[in-house]
Amino acid sequence: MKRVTVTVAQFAFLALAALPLQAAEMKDTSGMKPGASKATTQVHNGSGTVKGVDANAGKINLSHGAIPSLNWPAMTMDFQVKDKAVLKGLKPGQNVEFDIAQAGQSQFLITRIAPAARK
Ligand SMILES: [Cu+2]
Repeated sequence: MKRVTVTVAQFAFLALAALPLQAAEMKDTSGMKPGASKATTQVHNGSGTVKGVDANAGKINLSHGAIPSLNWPAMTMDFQVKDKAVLKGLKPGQNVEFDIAQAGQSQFLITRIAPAARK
């Protein structure tokens, strides 16, 4: 338990420490062409099955397939959604396709989720 606490604290520290660095990098690269910056938010696409929905908290539990662009294996996990409205009508057992955007060092937001097309 103690080790987990330290790890989280370290993550928080790293996230805070990275902020001024990022700002400095942005200044240095202000002459770069759009799209050339590393800061551009990458969207990752995945598919899976809904395990549970917590509409009030804006959370969804998904059993998702591998997401190569994130180096993720298949797993079951909770996701925070960017907009709670996207959870409307989603039910456990439903197959879905979704987009994920990285919102922090270890934070991921679902920016789009929709029932998967039947195969
Ligand atoms: Cu996952």
